[in-house]
Order: sequence, then structure tokens, then C-alpha cells
Amino acid sequence: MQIVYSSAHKAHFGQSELMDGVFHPSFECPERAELILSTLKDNELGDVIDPKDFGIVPILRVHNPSYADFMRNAWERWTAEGNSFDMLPLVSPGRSSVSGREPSALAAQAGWFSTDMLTPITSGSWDAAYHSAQVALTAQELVSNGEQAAYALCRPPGHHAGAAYSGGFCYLNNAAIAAEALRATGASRITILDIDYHHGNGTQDIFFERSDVQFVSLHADPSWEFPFYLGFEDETGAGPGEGYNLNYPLPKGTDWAAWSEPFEAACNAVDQYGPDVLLVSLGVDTFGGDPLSTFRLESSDFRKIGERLKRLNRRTIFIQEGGYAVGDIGKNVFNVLAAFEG
Ligand code: SP5
Ligand code: ZN
Repeated sequence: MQIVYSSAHKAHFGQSELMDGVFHPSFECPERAELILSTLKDNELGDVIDPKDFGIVPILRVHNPSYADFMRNAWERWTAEGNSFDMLPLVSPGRSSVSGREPSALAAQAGWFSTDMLTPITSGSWDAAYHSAQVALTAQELVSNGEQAAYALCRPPGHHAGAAYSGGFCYLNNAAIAAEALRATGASRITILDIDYHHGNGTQDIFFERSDVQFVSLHADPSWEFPFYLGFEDETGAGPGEGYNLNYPLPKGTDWAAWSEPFEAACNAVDQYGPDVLLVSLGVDTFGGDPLSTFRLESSDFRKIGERLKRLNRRTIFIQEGGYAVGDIGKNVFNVLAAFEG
């Protein structure tokens, strides 16, 4: 299958993620995408193509214009205020201290438009996030034009980003942007199947009241794992979206035996919905060696994921999300995609 990749991701290189009270080098680093790319090339998965530029319009089908403006201009404003290190929020609006009025000061917007301190804005962040979305849109176009499958090597990832917030290393929700583009080109039902270790809170939030985009997610239980505030089993959708949001929160230490059972249920739910196109939010941070994960999937298990997804027999777009075991990330992604190709 074709691989869509943009080197623009390299310009996004946060120096600082705050974790356990300490700033340390970013887990979400450029090597991730480079190692995926080189492994897929070495193993001849398919041709590597550059993204097309579809402009801002498909991004604004998902994201609030004032959030997009903030993201585009944040670094310039930050440096104009005399700063040179990564931009991170210092304050956040507490649940009881919000007037509903959108703030105008940069420091206020930094907290308003983000959910955590894991997601720095650097000089290249907007450009990288913009091109990551274009990578997803280019894969979407390939599949809309008749390809059975395509792989979008997105970096930064997207599934923690909502309509008006960044978070969890994510700025623009690549899967949601591709889903809206599919709807705009005539597909009537889309499924986003999210198998990243973390719950795709941004994606859920965007489509919670929609029946035309089904969201199905397997992830670490948010009662103890990031993103904490969303991803519980009783979140099943609202209004017309009732029944179209499906969460499978899983316990610490989940291995293939424990993961494959809800995965089978998730696949059956996809079958039942019957989407025109399947979007897979492909995180490989369920891997046993991942520094951010408690799950224990092995590299060979990723082949079984690809085989099962193939049996869904749908046009499929793979969107790269997380995965931080840089030594194994390429192999794990390759195993899913190669097994899908059969
Ligand atoms: C796309 C994606 O996978 N984003 C993930 C963001 C996860 N952030 C994790 C933060 C919590 C990590 N806690 C580790 C504690 C180790 N002592
Ligand atoms: Zn993740």
C-alpha cells in the first residue's frame, strides 16, 4: 500500500514534556516517524509519496477558526514577547473560573486551547501539524479515488486534539479531518477504530453527537491512565449520536489474550455499522516495550491485528497515532500493515 509522508514533521521537536514534575526530553520525537519510514522502505511495503496541499478548508471542517489562528500564530507571538524556549501553558481555566469569554492574552490562550503540559508549541509545530493533516487528507484521497488502503505516516499525532484544543502530543485531529473529508466526498458512514494505548478523547469529543461517524476505541482505563477525563464505558454518544460511540477501557498489564477479546467485539461492532470507509487510528504504544504503556502486546501480535482488520474487508485508511518504543516502532507498524496486505 502507498505510504504518505512529509518531512515537515522534523521541524516539530519539543524539548520539554513535563512528566512526574520534571521536564525531560520528548517521547514524541522526530526519530519515531523516521524509523517508521525507514522500516517500511526497507521492507518494501509500498511507494512513499508526498502529501498534496488541500489548504486550510478541510482542517476548518473539524477545528474552530480561533483555535487554528492561535496555533498558526502562537510561536510568533511567543517570541515577540521575548521567549525562546518551547511554549507551554502556565495556567488553565478551572471548571468554576470560566466566564465563557474567549481570552485574548497569549498566556491565557495557551491554557484555554490546550489540556496539558505535554504538548509544546515550537517554531515548527504549526507547519508540522498542518502537513500531518495534509498527509491524512492525501491518504484519504487515494482511498476515495479507489485504492483499497493507504497509510498516513502522521506526525504529530492527532487523536487527543479536539475542535478547539491541543493535548497529549496532538494539535490537529488527523483522523477526524480525514473523516470529514470522506463525508464531503460522498461517503455516508465512516468508522474510526482507535487502537492506540490511550483513549482518543479528541476524536470522541468531535463526533459524540454524530451518527454518521462511529467511534470505537480500545484503550487503558482512564480511571488511572491519561487522558483521564474521558474514555469510560458508559460514554455511548448523545442525541443523534447515541449508540455510535463505543469505549473498551482495559486493565493495567493487558496482553494479547486480554486485548484480542474486546478487539474482536470492536470489529464486530464495525461490521454491524457497515462503514463505507474504515479509519484506523493506529497507535502501537500497546507494545510491551513502550515507555508510556502498561500493556504487553508483542511485535508478532501486531500481525494478528492486521490480519483481523483485513477480514473486515473495508476500504481502510491507517492514520499513525502514538508509539514511543523507537527501537521497535517501525517493525510494529510494518507488522500491522503487511499482514493487512496479506
Ligand atoms: C498520541 C499519544 O499516544 N499521546 C499520548 C500522550 C500520553 N501522555 C502520557 C502522560 C502520562 C505518562 N505517565 C508516565 C509516568 C511514568 N512514571
Ligand atoms: Zn497513545
